[in-house]
Amino acid sequence: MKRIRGGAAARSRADIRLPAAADPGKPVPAGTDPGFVTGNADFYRVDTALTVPRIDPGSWELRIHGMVGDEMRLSFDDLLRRPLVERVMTLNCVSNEVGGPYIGTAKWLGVPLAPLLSEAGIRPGADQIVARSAEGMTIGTPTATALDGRDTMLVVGMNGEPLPLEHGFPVRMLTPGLYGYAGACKWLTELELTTFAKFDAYWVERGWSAEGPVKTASRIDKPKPFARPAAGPVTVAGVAWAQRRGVKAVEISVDGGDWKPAELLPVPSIDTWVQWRYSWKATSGPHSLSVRATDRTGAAQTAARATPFPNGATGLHTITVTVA
Ligand SMILES: Nc1nc2c(c(=O)[nH]1)N[C@H]1C(S)=C(S)[C@@H](COP(=O)(O)O)O[C@H]1N2
Ligand SMILES: [Mo]
Repeated sequence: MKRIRGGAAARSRADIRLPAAADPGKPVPAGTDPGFVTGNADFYRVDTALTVPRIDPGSWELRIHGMVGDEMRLSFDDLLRRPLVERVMTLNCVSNEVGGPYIGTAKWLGVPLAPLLSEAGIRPGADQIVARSAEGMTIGTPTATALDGRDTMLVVGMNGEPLPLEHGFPVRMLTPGLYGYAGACKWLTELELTTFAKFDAYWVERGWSAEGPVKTASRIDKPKPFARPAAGPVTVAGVAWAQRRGVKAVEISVDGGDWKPAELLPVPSIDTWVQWRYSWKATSGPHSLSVRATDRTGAAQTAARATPFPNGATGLHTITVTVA
């Protein structure tokens, strides 16, 4: 695979005309607030790349190998000739602190991984897919998450554009329900079917959990911490997420008092965040506001504080404001 100079990579990205999705999925429903979909320029970026890999899509190749019946090699055009699906999905980073910014939602265009794997023929026992990237990252994903019906895909488009260079151009993986380090390899070049017993991916070697299911979490975006709103009705708003399970309820507690239900705005699927809002009758003085989400299995977010290491932060997002 050839690497090309920055300008040339940017030109070839601009030249790409992505086919329309054969399966466009559910659109973002009416009634969401602006910001439900994160713009590409605003989407968080987390990677170890010192310089953004610049890959020529014309010579890019994906190799699917390891514990498979038939090794496969696919060009970028081979991928684009397959039926594409489009899905709105939320991606977040395991290193996000409670209340942190490393989460975003986009409309992803890609090739479902399951049919590719069944063409390659997975050998019994291959419980891990190790994705390798152009710059040497390895990301291990449970094989089951590519086969259990979720929209695990090889992504070529983000919000109606070819994948931006920083987000993995020309092809990245995305696994709904898993943190990025466990399912979302950017600048993808290889998928190796292997086992968790045989191989530790990059972050797993550094002590992070081998499997990275997303924990239920929620965040207050409005008002901002230390804001000074006027007394009277104040809209408290934010997002909550529990990809694969979905969010059933979001509740707010003022000054550690009873949990009160927030209103949930509509979602396209269980694989996106949900926007919530709560009308607070603010009284003068300092107040704390806390948020907690409950997923559709009925499990409430734990208040117990845990650091992001080794498998994602827990604890409730709490902010302090002073009402004038
Ligand atoms: N090649 C490569 N892919 C990667 C990473 C990386 O460092 N290198 N970081 C992962 C992590 S930790 C996350 S959270 C997501 C972030 O994707 P984004 O930068 O497009 O938001 O990419 C994942 N894929
Ligand atoms: Mo991450």
